[in-house]
Amino acid sequence: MKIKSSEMNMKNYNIITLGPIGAGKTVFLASLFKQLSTQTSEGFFLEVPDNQQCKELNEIYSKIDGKNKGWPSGTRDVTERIFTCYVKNQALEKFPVCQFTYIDYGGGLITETKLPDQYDVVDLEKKVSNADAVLVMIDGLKLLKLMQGKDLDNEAVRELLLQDLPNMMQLINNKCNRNTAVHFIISKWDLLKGNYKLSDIIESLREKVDEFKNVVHSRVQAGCPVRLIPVSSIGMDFATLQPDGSMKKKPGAIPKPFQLEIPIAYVLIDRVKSDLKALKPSSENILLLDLVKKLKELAHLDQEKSLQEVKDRETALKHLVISFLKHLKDFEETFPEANLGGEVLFAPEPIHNLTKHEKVVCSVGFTSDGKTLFSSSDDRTILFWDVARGNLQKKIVQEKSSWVLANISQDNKLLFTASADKSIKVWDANTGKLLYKLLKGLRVDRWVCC
Ligand SMILES: Nc1nc2c(ncn2[C@@H]2O[C@H](COP(=O)(O)OP(=O)(O)O)[C@@H](O)[C@H]2O)c(=O)[nH]1
Ligand SMILES: [Mg+2]
Repeated sequence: MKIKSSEMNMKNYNIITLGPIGAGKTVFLASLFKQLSTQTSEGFFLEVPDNQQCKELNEIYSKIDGKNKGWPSGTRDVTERIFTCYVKNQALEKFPVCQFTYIDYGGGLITETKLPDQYDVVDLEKKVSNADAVLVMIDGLKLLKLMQGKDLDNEAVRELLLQDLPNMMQLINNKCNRNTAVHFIISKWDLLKGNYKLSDIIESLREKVDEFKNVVHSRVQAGCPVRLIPVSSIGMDFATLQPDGSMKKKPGAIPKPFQLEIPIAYVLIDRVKSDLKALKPSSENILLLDLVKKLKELAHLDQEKSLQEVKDRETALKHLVISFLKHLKDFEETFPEANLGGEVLFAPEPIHNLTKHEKVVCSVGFTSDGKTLFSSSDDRTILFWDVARGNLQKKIVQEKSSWVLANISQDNKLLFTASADKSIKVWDANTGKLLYKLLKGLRVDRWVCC
């Protein structure tokens, strides 16, 4: 394949998608290409430099959109496609930013025990080892059956729990190092959305598939990001599930892909971050280091302004990072549970920042209705806060002590404090009046009434 000279030396990201037959890999790729190959107001787009590949992808997509009834036929070959990601500025100058090599391991290669001759398992293992990112596609239709409570008597559930996931996890476990970003993708989210919560699905997978639980655990322990990303290649209102498991397109509907760009955006940002940890600085990485350090600030930057500033490859890359971060921020806000325990890009912003204590805060608690928060501190005070508004309601002062710890009775009427002056006190939580104290040296049953 010929690659234009302007595209040489461009950072390339190898992405490999694993998934059993019918999981949705081909439809995902063709829809992703369609969605990202048309330039939007965001200023970036994908191009397939190889004309033949470009034609094939368009042909596959033409079988997805609503004009005909069928779907792309299942393929069992290994396809490797190169996408170049460009940013075009307002003067219509086009800058290549990076390249994605996307490998679709078609069919049941991973899950079939008896493979046809043309499949080379060693080659697959090598490709997985060399990948920058592995997308593990979990078939949303099989998950639907699992969430509906079907057990191992159901063929789809049996395949999911006993073949697809264990076999893919084995490959990940054996062949991916800590620098390989591994993302779990739930395909066909349109079938699950509204009926099942992502957190319940994750819980169910952890509980039912030990191999999944163990791979997630060991990668999180190693500090790798692990995420479960729901996507739909066709969107929420394009096709309906038939009793035989096929999908029937709704007449006149058009596909509205959902979150297909999220895995790709994570690939870029995660890879950049792990390259930097491995200290392989190239000039491009130094620029990226600077960008990644400022992730949080960048996500707040004005995308339109950064597009106006695009004048070379560096500013184009900055614009792409800003654009991807915006998508990832929205995603993390909508699906905070998608992060399975690894590093988060955007730590949640506090709703309120309660900052009235003058010294170290020693304890915090809530009243049983959750409406009031109380905090105790080294400054001898216990403060009560209105949770909804975040403002201070009242203050109790421990006269003679330094630090103080506080707790509240179940009926929220009594506040107990333990403090550095060796006393335990009971307060009226409503009025702040001291009711009893257990004095130094007295036995527990000898309370002094105040
Ligand atoms: N509901 C729904 N069905 C999908 C989606 N993507 C794919 N499908 C269905 O799943 C079938 C298999 O998808 P395909 O991409 O060929 O699977 P592959 O074998 O992993 O490449 C398609 O023919 C569609 O009927 C999706 O996002 N939502
Ligand atoms: Mg396929």
